Amino acid sequence: GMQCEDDRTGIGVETLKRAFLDNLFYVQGKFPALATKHDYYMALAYTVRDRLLQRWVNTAAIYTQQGSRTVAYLSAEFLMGPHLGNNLINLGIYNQVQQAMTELKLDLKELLAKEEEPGLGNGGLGRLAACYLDSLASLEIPTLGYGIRYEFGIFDQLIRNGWQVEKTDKWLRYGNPWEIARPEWAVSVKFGGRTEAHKNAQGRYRVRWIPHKVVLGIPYDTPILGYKVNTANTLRLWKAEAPESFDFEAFNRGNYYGAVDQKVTSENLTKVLYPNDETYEGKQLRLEQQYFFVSCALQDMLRIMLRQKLPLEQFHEKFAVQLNDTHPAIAVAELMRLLLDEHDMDWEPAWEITQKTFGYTNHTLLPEALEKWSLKLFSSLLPRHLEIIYEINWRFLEQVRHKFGTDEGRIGRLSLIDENDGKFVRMAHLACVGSHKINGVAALHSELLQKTTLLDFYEFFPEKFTNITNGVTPRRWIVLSNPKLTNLITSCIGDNWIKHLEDVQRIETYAEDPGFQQEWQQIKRENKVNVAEILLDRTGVKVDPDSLFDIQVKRIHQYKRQHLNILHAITLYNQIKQNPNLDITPRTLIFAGKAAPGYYIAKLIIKLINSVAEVVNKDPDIGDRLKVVFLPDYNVKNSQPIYPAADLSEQISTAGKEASGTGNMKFAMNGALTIGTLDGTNIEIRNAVGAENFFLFGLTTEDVGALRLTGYRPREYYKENPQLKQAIDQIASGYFSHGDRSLFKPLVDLLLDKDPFMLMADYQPYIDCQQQVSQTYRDRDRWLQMSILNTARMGKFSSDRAIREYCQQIWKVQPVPVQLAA
Ligand code: 26R
Repeated sequence: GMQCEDDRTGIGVETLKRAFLDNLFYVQGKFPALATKHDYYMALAYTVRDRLLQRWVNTAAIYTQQGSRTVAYLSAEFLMGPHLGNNLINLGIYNQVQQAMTELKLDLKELLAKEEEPGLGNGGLGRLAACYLDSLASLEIPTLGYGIRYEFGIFDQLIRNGWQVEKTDKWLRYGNPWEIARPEWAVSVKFGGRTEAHKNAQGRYRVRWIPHKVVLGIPYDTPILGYKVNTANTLRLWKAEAPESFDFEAFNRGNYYGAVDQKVTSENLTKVLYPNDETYEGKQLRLEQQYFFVSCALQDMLRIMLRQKLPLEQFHEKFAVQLNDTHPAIAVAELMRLLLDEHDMDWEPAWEITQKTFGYTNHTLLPEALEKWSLKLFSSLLPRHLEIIYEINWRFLEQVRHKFGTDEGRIGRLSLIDENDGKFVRMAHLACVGSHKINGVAALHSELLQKTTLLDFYEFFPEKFTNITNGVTPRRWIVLSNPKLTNLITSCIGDNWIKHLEDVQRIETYAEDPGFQQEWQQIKRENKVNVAEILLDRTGVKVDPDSLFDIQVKRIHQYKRQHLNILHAITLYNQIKQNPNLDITPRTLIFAGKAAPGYYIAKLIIKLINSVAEVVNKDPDIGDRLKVVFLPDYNVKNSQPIYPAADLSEQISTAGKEASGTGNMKFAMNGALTIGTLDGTNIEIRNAVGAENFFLFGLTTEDVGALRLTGYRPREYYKENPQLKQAIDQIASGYFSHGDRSLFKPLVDLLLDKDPFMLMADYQPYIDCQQQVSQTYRDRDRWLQMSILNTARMGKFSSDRAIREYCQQIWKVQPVPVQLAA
């Protein structure tokens, strides 16, 4: 019979076409003959947004009605990636939309490519937050993600003459169809000034904060739809504005520029994401950003409680607040301030509520990444919070004395104030004391936290500590990125695995089936051809899709050891040069990743990769046996085709340094084999896929510690290993730098004299292991079987599993299913 679908909610092909053309007309103000590709992208985005809004409004209504317990995920970074493709997958309308576009003579792929991704994060931590929002919505958990609406996200990377050049990321230039501003929920945030005492109605002492300036926080909401459910949660990002757009007094005095000054300074607060990853800088603006979004978030939660007429004593029952590293740790002091000063609560109940509210996730052990703020800066910006922190510290250290007696060494190590070399507030200590649960992000990482970085805290409150191994969402990282593999898996076992990744294990029975292997290989090859085209387009380098695709994509950092990988490239090059007829397994080495703009050695590593590539790729003796390529501007969008095209995943950090890694999971899920150290989640991936399906090499964390203690002499390895010596000597002699001996000298000196990440010690084991990889790749059936088993056994590494663990162990929160109103 006739059925008429609503243009804003229907998902039939005809309805989608009609809605799309309607949005092109009424939102973009265009008709097809004048429309650009970008107009078409926007029309499609609004068509999808209408369908999201239906679910979003229903979700909000149900959460409000039921007063649901809610997770608040506080993160300075959310690296969401493009929304359109993901929303099509989660709505379950990818195929219908593709057909609708085809019938309108448009190519969905081209429209998807038009989206500017919101690059509001640096790397692992920001992308983890995005995967967790996807899983929280898919598991129907009421959630608010709180963060900063940076006007400029992570810079765009250009490569000029082999060097990284940074370009500002103007992601909002053409408008953002996925967000809705909510100025009606703006809040005020105070900075600086002084405090004074006064008495409340009961005659008790209270503190008033008289700030030096006030900034307005405006929330911008983005709906986060779960996979094939009606739950659409909210990502609420805050933009800073001046309280009034003009200082009218100054304006009336004829000082127009002075009047806009204040506006400009306030809006600077959320202008730009700090592009540092794992290296802390004590910059005032960064502390301002952190306090700004945390205060906005907590005030927003209090508003929600008051609207739902919940007493503030129930704050921890209404909200489970997670601190994504220490970036939002000031929340501990801010919630105390709000409860004490603004809501007249007494210290003891306020402190109990605060501790029950927060959980703290640590994401790194690197000492240079631990945040501490000088008392000078802290007291000038947040005078009231410093008073509160002193009080928390005083009470905490009393408890320490009670448990351990006067052990001044221990007290100094536990104190929230670092007094060793100048005075600082230690944010990790504030987070530990103010939270009821503290977790690391992989089994090894959590163990090392307890044994090293947070040992004293572990001894004081062991019951707070737990591990939750990271995961990634199979929706973006398999279904959206690798549609061909998705179809093959689904044709064998149905599509339940997309929600329950443990189920993908069922493809194991096909691991040795020649027909299945054949299709598996064919899909990998097509994905490699796709990346070969991208590489040709972006770098001009032609690569052989039949060569082994050996890929390392991640932030450039010494501990991740991209330079160890390049030493292998040079070694292969030298082997071919010495024996031009050498029958080696042809390889394509692909690198991508950004370096922090101020991280000199990381930028030099990028230059080295490009310099080696230049020599290797144009050498006729080498031919198709070896290619080295650096793909510029690694981000979520550019990464999506990469994982499905990998044969080999490089996870080669110095043992004990990579907290978890998440790229390692994305590769293995897509059938890449891993060459890796016993670091982070590599250990758990190896346990899951089987040692025989993983290429392990290198020092263990224990070895690293022992070698340091006995005196590490990197130059000895160089002297005693002719292959290693040749590679290093070539770098030093200008072989890859047109004779320039000074260019790479800082890197070479660092490796031979200090080698803080022990490349010299791990070099030969790495080369030997790579030789094993090359041998194995020649046994096609064996490789395919290993590849299939890797995908089949990655169930544990879905972010759904991780989020279930957070819900049970930390948040104590239940699903709230959403039905669409008829
Ligand atoms: C303070 C500051 C400059 C800063 C330090 C550290 C800024 C950003 C970071 C990033 C850190 C916290 C990070 O991204 N860590 C990564 O977290 C991932 C998700 O848990 C892990 O997979 C990865 O191993 C870890 O490096």
